[in-house]
Parts: sequence; structure tokens; C-alpha cells
Amino acid sequence: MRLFLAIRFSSEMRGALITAQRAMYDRGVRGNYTPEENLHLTLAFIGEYPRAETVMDALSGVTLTPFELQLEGIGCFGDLWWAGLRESAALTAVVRRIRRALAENAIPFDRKRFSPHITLIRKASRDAAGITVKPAAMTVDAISLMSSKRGRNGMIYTEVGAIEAVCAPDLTPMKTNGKDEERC
Ligand code: 2AM
Repeated sequence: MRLFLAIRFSSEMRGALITAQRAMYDRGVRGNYTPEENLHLTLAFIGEYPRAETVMDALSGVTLTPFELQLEGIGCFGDLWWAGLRESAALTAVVRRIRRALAENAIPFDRKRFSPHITLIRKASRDAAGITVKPAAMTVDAISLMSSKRGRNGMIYTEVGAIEAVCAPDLTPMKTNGKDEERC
């Protein structure tokens, strides 16, 4: 199966991305728009690999602490237009940890430098410069292992595994029933 690791978005983020796509469409930009359910941020592209469980085992030592993502700007690679993200040290760090875990477990992946982008449209018929994207934000609390296959009407992405965030311990004690509890 064809696998990649990605962040999936909250409805607020998807809403902001769709609004940007609509603005492109209204501007006359035609091409292969990413359907709402397929919008994602790829962290590592594995490609053809037979066992999702082996990938999840390899990632079992990667701890994910929740972090913020914020949309920022629009850009392109040729005729592919994307939405960008505000620079995030936490995102860069988690990508490095994930890729290191894949490498240490001999799981192949595309070694191209991580260049965070959310594909909005491929094969755009014209320039979409000047379109803006709302600065929507979300907390990332999971990273998904996705499988991708070609369906009759385009690509079908399915989550086949996930790394869930562990809560960072908040050192301020919270009093509940007279007991100190860890805040999540
Ligand atoms: P994208 O991130 O630019 O949109 C599934 O194919 C996802 O993996 C897509 O989002 C795709 O492009 C991304 N991807 C990253 N590297 C890839 C590669 N070498 N081949 C195919 N898809 C790749």
C-alpha cells in the first residue's frame, strides 16, 4: 500500500482552506482542487510499503506533545498552489523525530527536505497570487499514518494508524476533591 504520515485538520482549518480555494475558483483558476476531506499536511512520504503495523511499531518511541499550527500565506511550486504555515519549531522537531525513527527502522521515505505546505490545487490554469488565507489555527494532537489509493473520482486517503499526543504535564497543581491531579 501507498503510505504517508500527515496532520489532518480541524473543521476551522478546513473552512479557511476551502474559503481560499473558493476565492481561487472565483478568480477563474481551474484545475485539480484538493477535496475538503483530503486536505492535509504531509510530514513524510513513505510510498509503497506492505505493512502499516511495522511503520506504527517504528514510531512507537516518538512522543508527541500538542502544539499549535497556524495558516499563513499562499505560494506555489509551478502550477501547484498551496497554503503555508507559520514557522513552528515544534513542527520541525516532530518531523525530524518521525523521520529519524523511520530511518532507524529501515523504512524508506522521500528524503526531500521538509517544506511545509498544504496543497490546494494541482495543475492550476492560471496564477493565484494575491489570494489570501485566513490565519486559522489548531492544536495538533495526533499524527496520522495515511494510505492513499486511486479511486474512481480521485485519490482516497484513509487513516490506518495514528500517534496520539501525550499531554504535557502542567506543573500547576489542580485541586480536585482535595487531591492534586495532573492537568491535561
Ligand atoms: P503534497 O504533500 O505536495 O500534496 C500523498 O501522495 C501525499 O504525499 C500528497 O500530499 C503528496 O504531495 C505527498 N508527497 C510528498 N512526497 C511525495 C512523493 N515523492 N510522491 C508522491 N506524493 C508525495
